[in-house]
Amino acid sequence: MLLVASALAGLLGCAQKTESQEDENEEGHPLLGVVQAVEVEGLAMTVAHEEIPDFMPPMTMVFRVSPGDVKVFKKGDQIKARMVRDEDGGFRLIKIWKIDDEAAETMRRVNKRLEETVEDLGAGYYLAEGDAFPEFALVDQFGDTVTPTRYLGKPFMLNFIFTRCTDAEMCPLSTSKMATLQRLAKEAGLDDLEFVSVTLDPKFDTPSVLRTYAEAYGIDGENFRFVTGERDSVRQLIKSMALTHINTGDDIIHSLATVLVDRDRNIVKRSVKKAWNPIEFLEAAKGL
Ligand SMILES: [Cu+2]
Repeated sequence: MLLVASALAGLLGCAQKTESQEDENEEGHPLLGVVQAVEVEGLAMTVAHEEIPDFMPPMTMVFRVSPGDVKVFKKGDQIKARMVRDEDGGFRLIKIWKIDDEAAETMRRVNKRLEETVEDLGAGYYLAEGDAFPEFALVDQFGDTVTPTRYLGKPFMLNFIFTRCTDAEMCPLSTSKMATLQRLAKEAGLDDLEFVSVTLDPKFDTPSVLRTYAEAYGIDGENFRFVTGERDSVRQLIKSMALTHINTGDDIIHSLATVLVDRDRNIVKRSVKKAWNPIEFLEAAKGL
């Protein structure tokens, strides 16, 4: 565990406040419902929704959705979303999340431990090489819950990105390098090396947004999961790496961290540089 500038703890505190204020004036109406049908070609979803207070009684409606959403959601899924109007008056669902009580309970349990680990670490400290990487449970680009079991006894690469990042040198480059590393690892026969990218923007990066992003980079999702979830849980992981993370509303000012974790969950290699080298990580992974 190493100490970083204590000013960072203060910054994280600020970001937290801004985000909860944002929630109140979020776009559209909150919607709860059950998916009745998904039109993959038509990019639409039929949803039986509950009453939307002061706006609409319970009813079954067809909503426009994104190309990622028609892949992630299926008939019978319970969802929460925001309902907005398109310019032509059509109804659209955005920020769709699956409601799964059992998965939510698992995530609460695992991420409670994550929170305790990060609290024990103390403000201004971060997990360094040799430290154990904490267990976490989040949702991936397929809408599935990723639990610690998935990485049991397996080495993994983990970094942080967000899909709206416009700084070519930051997230876009990092994702390209992770994709390269995934390909090189496969060629090198490192069959059980897993890849995880944690979003810095869980509010915007829903499972389907992450799915579309991963596909745009030609990433094979089999052993490469982009994860999102409750903002508090994601924030704990960000804190464990002492990343700069300032949400300005339109953008996120952030730093990077890339780690390689071994089969015993210990961090064996860590870089906080933009110019982290995938070949160096590949070589380190070969020794695990
Ligand atoms: Cu970025």
